[in-house]
Amino acid sequence: MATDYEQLRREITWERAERELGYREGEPLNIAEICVDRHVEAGLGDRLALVHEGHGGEIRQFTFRDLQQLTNGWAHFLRGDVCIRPLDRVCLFLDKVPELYIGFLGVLKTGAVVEPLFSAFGDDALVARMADSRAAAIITQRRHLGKVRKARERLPDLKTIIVVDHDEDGKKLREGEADYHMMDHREDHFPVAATYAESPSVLHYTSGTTGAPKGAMHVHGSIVAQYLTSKVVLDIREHDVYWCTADPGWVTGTSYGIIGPWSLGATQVVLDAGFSSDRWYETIEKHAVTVWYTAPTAIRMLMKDGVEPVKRRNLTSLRHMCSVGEPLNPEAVRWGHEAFGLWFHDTFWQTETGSIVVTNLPGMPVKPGSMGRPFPALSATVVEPKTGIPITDVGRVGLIAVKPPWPSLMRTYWNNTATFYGKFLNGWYICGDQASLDAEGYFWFCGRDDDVINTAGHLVGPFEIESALLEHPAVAESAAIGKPDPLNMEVVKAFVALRPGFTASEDLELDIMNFVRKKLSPLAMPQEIEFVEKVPKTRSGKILRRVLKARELGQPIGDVSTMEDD
Ligand code: 6R9
Repeated sequence: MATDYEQLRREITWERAERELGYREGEPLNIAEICVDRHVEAGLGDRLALVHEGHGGEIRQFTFRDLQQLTNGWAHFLRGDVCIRPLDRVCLFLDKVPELYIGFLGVLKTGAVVEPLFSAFGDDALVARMADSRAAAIITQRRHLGKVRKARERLPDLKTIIVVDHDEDGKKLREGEADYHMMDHREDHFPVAATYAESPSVLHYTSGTTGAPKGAMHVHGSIVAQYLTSKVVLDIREHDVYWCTADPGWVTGTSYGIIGPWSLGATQVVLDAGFSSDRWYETIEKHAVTVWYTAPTAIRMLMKDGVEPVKRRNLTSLRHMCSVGEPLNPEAVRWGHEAFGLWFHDTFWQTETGSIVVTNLPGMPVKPGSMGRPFPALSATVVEPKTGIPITDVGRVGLIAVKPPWPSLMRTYWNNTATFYGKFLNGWYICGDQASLDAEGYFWFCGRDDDVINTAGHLVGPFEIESALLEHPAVAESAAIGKPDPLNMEVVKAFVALRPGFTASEDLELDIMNFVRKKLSPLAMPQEIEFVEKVPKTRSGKILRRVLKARELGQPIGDVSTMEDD
């Protein structure tokens, strides 16, 4: 049944979401209380909340009551033993194990701020984020302990490292390190901290063009937006089995891999295993997944194996499919329809927006290649880059802009208010992406407006890579750009000028690549290094990444009047 978009804009409001959540302005509001305790109080304690499948296929299940007791035990430990106070930052540095999900919610119960970190980050990437936030504690597994210990030497504010798995390798813990086997501690009650809609909740770091990554600070009230978009866009209903393939180290894995779906009381599937198309189809079939949220890179990898592996499985449980993170190619949408008989619905948003802002809504015609229209409860458009005035011409490219406020917009960049205010122009929040609108108001994505690299749906800042490169003894100058790639959308390409005494070679290239992978992450590792005499810069010393990018793409280099002389 076709839905009238204009009618949805009248019906779907944040106020309605607040009513449905039983929230009244000025009353306490806590994400974990809504996602867990509320369901148990409503008599749904026995409902499955989490179905977790590990590498080897072992399955662990948790009801909402399990989540309640385990988050209570964890919150007691944090408050009583670790002396975590409201507003302290507590980092999660865990694989996609159940402790990550319980850990996230338990931290929120104490009133502290939870800071998720991707478990493949190297020690430099960890230090950059934890030093900026001055985190008080980090929770991790033994397999990551070496990295965390190394980072700790540079983190004077870090008081406690909490290790959540059993000691199998005989590694002894040191002073300032605590053992906490989450699964062994349950409590029926915990006095949840009196947090409010504007109380800080989640601190998510995102990559920027210059300087350290920026910490987007979110508040407990963001749940209003994550709840409503999960319901209206992802179409999640009470009895759904929902699978979000994102890791909670990234915002999709928290907004829509924890908060949104559990605010609706849905069952979530988590697969903690590497990618394989057959394993993914098996997951959908085995757990009878009904709603699936994934990313274009994954869809392109599935496409490579064709429709035949899909047809071998019984995937009739699937009702709705969505995508996020990078542009969704029209071929991927058409292929999805051929393979699953359903459309992939594109969703556009950012760490900073906290929830989906532009999307193809369920039940409405999908235009393959378009991101869809603004989420009905908010206003989004494209604006002139200099003035922030909305563009009315069909097809003319401008910057994607969203009208503030809305419940999940970041409240600031931690330690970086000036950059936060720089994101607003003429009363609009500016996303930093370019798009155009068609005659029906559908958004067509063009590209990013800055140098941030989008590799497989993950943003990587050129500055962080360049800084890591410079620490290699052979590197004198460096620049990093995103190079178009058919599978990952972009991969990192680095340009390096060597110090005297070093000669370019394949071995050196490999050595530099690995150096970056260890310091930052596999995502940030350059897939290609070009050795150059010097890196193009402006007279004031700024790296001209756009010049390198244009050369790479064989495009006109543009205005180079500020470029340093050769
Ligand atoms: C949720 C998330 C945000 C950036 C964003 C844009 C790109 C996200 C997209 C998309 C085209 C889509 N992006 N969704 N580009 N079509 N549907 O990914 O957050 O990691 O902060 O990245 O990702 O460039 O500005 P985040």
